[in-house]
Amino acid sequence: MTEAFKTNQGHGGETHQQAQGDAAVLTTNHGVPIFDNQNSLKSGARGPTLLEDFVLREKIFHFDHERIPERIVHARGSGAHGVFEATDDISDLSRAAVFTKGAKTEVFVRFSTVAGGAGSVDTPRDVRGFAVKFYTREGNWDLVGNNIPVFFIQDALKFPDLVHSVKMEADRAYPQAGSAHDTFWDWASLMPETTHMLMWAMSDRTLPRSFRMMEGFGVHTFKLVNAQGKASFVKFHWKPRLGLQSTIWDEALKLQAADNDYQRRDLWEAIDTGDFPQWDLGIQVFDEAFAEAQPYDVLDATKLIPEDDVPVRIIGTLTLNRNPDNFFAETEQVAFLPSNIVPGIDFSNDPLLQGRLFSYLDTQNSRLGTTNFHQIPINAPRCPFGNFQRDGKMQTQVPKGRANYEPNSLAAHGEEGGPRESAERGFVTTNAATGPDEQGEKLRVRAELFADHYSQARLFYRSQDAHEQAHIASSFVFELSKVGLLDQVPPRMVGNLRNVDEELAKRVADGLGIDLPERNDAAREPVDMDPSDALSIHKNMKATLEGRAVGILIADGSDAGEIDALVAAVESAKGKAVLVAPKVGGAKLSDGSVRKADGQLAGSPSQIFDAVAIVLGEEGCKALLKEGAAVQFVMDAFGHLKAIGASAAARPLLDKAGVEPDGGVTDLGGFVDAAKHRYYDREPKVRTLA
Ligand code: HDE
Repeated sequence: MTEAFKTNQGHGGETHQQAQGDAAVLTTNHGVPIFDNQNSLKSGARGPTLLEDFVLREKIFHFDHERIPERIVHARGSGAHGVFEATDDISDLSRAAVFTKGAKTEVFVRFSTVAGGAGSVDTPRDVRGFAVKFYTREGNWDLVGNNIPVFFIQDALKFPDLVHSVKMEADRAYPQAGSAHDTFWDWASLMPETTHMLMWAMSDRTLPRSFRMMEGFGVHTFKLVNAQGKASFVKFHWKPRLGLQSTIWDEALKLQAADNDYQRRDLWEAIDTGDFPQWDLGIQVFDEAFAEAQPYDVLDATKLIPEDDVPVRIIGTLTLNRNPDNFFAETEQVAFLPSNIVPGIDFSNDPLLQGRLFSYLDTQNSRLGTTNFHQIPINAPRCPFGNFQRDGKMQTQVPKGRANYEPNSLAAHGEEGGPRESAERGFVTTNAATGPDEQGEKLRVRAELFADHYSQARLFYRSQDAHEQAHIASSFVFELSKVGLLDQVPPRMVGNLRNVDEELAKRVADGLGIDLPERNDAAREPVDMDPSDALSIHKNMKATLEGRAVGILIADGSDAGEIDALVAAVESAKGKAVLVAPKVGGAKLSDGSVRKADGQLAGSPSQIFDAVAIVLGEEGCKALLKEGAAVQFVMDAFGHLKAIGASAAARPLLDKAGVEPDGGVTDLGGFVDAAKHRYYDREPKVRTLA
């Protein structure tokens, strides 16, 4: 066999050397240079492959083990590197180095969905994880939060039940990544403590437009501890600089078909183009006297603290400025641990948090296969660290000497004695007496106020505007309509909702076509709380094109001047202009020039844009009237409450798509301002909501 014959395999005629350029020499994992990476070692050209082929065996062996168990929850995620800068002096509250005004701390952040597997879609109705690892100079602090400030359950003991019920059903292994099925609603309707979280889950909070446009919350009450050891209670908030923005349900459903990676791609591309996402870190600080005066328990993770009662104070900024170099090494192997805490911050007795302190450490061992997972670069502290823990699978450190125990007197003999505890620098657990953390008998009970399951669910519902309330009612109808156990589950759920709001319960019962059931007994009668604007998405959106994408539909005959003016206007408003044409190669414009498209019409439906403009001449419009994808493009933009700008000649396409005039339907001149909003008032024209 000639040399050329061997090396040409698999390169379409290009030689191996040409394809490789000046690359480094390929070796085995043990450093042996490899002569041929195309052909296994055989006994004769057509004979059996030899066991002796260590190159083949090593390559296949390693490949066979490339996958590790995915996270039991939050399996699908996207990560990014960044920096946190402390912008306010809170040394009176916390001694943590990460909060020293002006300090910059490297971070790694991972956003995730909860229920779906690692390969599932990005846009199901689901809670989003918002986990931040701060590599502080006093060790790693992990703030492992969600995009919703409360949780489904109050006690860690219920977590396996929650997760089993929401994940795909045990026998049939579906549905993937969704709560709209029997077992979830069966369980949730039997657990009134879930009601507040269900209100959030059924709102558009679970349909974020982008990770960049959602809030994050630490959920639990934590403590801040100052240099004198004085503790205060704290809740952590992340506020997105781009404002809040969610999609609507029909749009989210269609996004699943248009782009499984919608949010992953959005994050990657924003960072890649230097459009760095930012959040402000806010704290709500309060003391024991405040905690005791509230009608809820601050240790109950199904409750929030209204921002109107304790305003959020901004103390720093998070900027994500670097994409991972390798998804597996970083985003997959990153291990977040709520138990990663630093001096100046402490846990509260929230029973959900206490359970998490165990779970995350434990799960890393089964996911990453070793107790040494902290040595993986993405998990390793960036400050010096060392102790007397030794050995274990995949040990990569090579500690010298005999000091693997403490106390020792090896130093007295001139040997290295190893590190020692530090009374000044070490983490000190705050005295439990500094909080309402009761200690005493061993009891399997919950504190009294945990029994109030409805007051804050009511607070949330009543803080929404009319459109948001309609979305919540319709989501309950949608989800419960997917439940096969129709006789028992929906009535039970609606019976719970009667404790939240009678009108909501009626709307859901009507939407399902069932009689209004009896109100379920409440373990504790709800109280009315003052509505809070901070709980509404619509009251916290920003009129801006920043971070948003505008789809501009063009075709043969479109006017070059109109296109250029529009692109310039969108870009000067900091938006992203994306040209869509029937052929990706481009459109032949009225001046004879060819304009290349960024996306082909069939693969770029309007749901991937925040607003659309239709820039057509008469000829192009006539052709597109016969294109289902073009009519659908406009129809969906209208149905998804987006601004639509159109050139005069494009009007027939708008008419065919059923577009009716409103503030969001403009000519090209008024489009950029219109595109900064969504048109929720339009919704009754396009769909009936519960
Ligand atoms: Fe988690 N959760 N969780 N969780 N969680 C995990 O840890 C768990 C809870 C959250 O991007 C797991 O490393 C228990 C609340 C995020 O890697 C696991 C309880 C909040 C992530 C686990 C909770 C979260 C996880 C799976 C109830 C919001 C993804 C893999 C006591 C404050 C982190 C892993 C990432 C992941 C357990 C409740 C957020 C199994 C037992 C409340 C963002 O350890």
